[in-house]
Amino acid sequence: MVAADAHAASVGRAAAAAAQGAPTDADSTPLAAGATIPSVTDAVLQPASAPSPAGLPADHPLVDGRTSSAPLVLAARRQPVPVTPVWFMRQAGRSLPEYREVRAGIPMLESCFRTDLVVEITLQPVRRHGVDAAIFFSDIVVPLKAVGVDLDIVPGVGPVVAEPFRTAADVDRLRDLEPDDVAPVLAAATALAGELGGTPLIGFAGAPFTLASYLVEGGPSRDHARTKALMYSEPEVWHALLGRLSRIAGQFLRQQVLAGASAVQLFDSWVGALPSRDYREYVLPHSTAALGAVADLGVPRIHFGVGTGELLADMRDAGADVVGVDFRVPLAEAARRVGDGVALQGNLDPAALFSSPEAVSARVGRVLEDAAGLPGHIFNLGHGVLPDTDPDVITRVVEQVHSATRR
Ligand code: 1CP
Repeated sequence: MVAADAHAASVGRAAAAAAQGAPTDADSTPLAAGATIPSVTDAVLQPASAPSPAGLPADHPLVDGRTSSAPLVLAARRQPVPVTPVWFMRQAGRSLPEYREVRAGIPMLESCFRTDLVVEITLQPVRRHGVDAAIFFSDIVVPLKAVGVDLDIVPGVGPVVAEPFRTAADVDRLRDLEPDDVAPVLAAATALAGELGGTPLIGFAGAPFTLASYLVEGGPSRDHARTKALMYSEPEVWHALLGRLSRIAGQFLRQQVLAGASAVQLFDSWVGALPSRDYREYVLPHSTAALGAVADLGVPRIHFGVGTGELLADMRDAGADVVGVDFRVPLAEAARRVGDGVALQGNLDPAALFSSPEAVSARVGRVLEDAAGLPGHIFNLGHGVLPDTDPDVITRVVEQVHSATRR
């Protein structure tokens, strides 16, 4: 067992003991904007090795210098970069033949809990494309599975929950995440931080709303009707559910960072289904709490959703350093909406990668033009890589972004 695992295990026991002795009312009370995960949790999660001023272990890549000058970290902090950093949501996955090969016959969720596979799959797109960050190979439902929710990732469908969550009693089925629950996952993060050298590892979690949509609907949904029904009809149950999900998401982010991730992304993929007023009332306090769980660690925090053009400023307010923009809003317009206190990530349409080489190149050029003059830009797609994408096209986009922006 490597040091970080031993530490994570001891932290897990301490957190469990502390949680038993000191219950909080965070489950039933919506957290105020700006609130963080309760301090008892923070207190027991401090790393064993000498903490840096930022609260990270001394051998963390951001502290020992391996990733502190990486273009992704600099751009997220709105500092000058030698080149615009580029990575792709869903860069690890079905677009790669080497991914399909190692995953053959192994169910998705099982692969997420196998340390060797997580390491290999996370590294594959870094080796192949030369991207500026690795996104941890996992899924937003992994921490839910880890706390005992009966769910599966069904091929061609997505996450499916055996018994949907719709009542106050259902909320009680969700317990806090402890590091021991995700030990093989955290071991992969530690191993990856070692393998990746100067390339940052991005840890991630599903945001409370998006996780709730799977739990309440029981699976993927187009209209989120049951989710909205619970939110509008039973706000107390809703806030209790999101309070618990924010603790699970925040804890999962925190553990990935302590294990070696140099940035985090909170995926609120489906929150674009809400108008701003509902976002602020029903979602913002909980996403703020999830991002707040890593605030003291000083890692860049990226906050992304699909169809969230109307919510960009709200998502910034949850505590993001970087706001992810989908392809519907040009970056210059997104910058106007969020102001200059945050960096932007995005926003090439993933479907554009199926166009002719000339058209792909023109679309990439347009994103870079839109981003010219922004204080911080991380090139990405406006949503995940589509499974049938030609991987060579992705590699060429990386080359174009780098050659066009080298300073
Ligand atoms: O068999 C397979 O290959 C399953 C496909 C797959 C993969 C490769 C799923 C099922 N999840 C993943 C990995 C994954 N999921 C990653 C790591 C890979 C990478 O990004 O390189 C990440 C970041 C996610 C996050 C995720 N899962 C999100 C948020 C990002 C997004 O795309 O908006 C969401 C919404 C999920 C749920 C999910 N898991 C899988 C699918 C097909 C879905 C979406 C289902 C739906 O439409 O609701």
